[in-house]
Amino acid sequence: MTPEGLERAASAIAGARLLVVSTGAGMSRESGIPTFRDAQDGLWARFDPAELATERGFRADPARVWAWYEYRRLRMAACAPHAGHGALVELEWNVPQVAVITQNIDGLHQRAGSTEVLEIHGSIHRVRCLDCGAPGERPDVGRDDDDPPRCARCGSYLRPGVVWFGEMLPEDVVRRAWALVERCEVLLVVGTSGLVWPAAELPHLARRNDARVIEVNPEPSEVTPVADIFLQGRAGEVLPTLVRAVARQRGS
Ligand code: BV8
Ligand code: ZN
Repeated sequence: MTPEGLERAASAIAGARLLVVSTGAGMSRESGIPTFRDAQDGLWARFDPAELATERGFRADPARVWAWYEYRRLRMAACAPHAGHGALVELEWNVPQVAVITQNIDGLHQRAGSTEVLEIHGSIHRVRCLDCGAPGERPDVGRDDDDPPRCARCGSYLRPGVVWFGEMLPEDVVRRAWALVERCEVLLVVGTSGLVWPAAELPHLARRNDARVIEVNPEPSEVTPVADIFLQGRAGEVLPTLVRAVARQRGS
């Protein structure tokens, strides 16, 4: 990350009325949650997320997919937001409106204290019925039955409240998210490879609406070609440095 890149990014954010932050799995990496690019750790190394994170995969083997999500959920619950999450909360003191649009399902932005979070791929902390869609109650851990719990209303399996590959994103969340990006002055993109659509559309949408696009990533991604400013580095290091520079520019 170059000093002039940092100052240019801080100046754009300091002058923004609406800052939208779009985050991917890299935002949670320093909290101890592996990204999709990372080789799936240990237990799940031999399975492919794109196969498990699908309705077909769930219907083919509900117990296996349920166990994969329970393993990930308990691991995420044991993790904590890092300094980068805290920096995004601090930005709310210096920018009139900060909205976080996240592809992550771990809930770390909310736990850090961000006040406007749009989960475009859902949340691992919610469950709903596979067939009637009714929101479900997750039974406490330690059930002896490997099969997923059942819907109280129709008896079908409950499934994780996430968006699987091949599924539409939640319509209301998408409408709000895309409207925010269309009217923001700055889009800050943190920790995403920019490979999964339609989330990958966001930086292009921002550019088409004359917003400045700033990317934070330790390495170039599919987003980098459309970014005005590329701050190379990890979220936990770059974001606190960026927030300090914004505060300096705002004289606070
Ligand atoms: C849909 C929830 C269709 C579940 C997830 C061919 C071409 C284009 C598109 C497609 C295609 N074939 C299929 C599609 C569509 C598909 C898609 O985009 N596939 C990709 C793989 C090609 N998309 C879908 O299926 C979407 N739905 O299209 O519906 C439709 C249309 C009409 C009618 C009906 C249906 C649904 C996509 C959502 C899937 N659900 N998650 C779960 O988590 O189990 S996606 C999941 O993977 C994440 O949510 C996230 O979105 C994605 C992983 O991407 P990233 O977050 O970017 O993470 P990644 O590991 O890739 O990168 C990490 C980055 O962090 C790296 O750049 C790394 O350098 C960086 N990093 C590392 N450390 C740090 C860091 N950055 C900062 N700090 C660090 N310390
Ligand atoms: Zn049901």
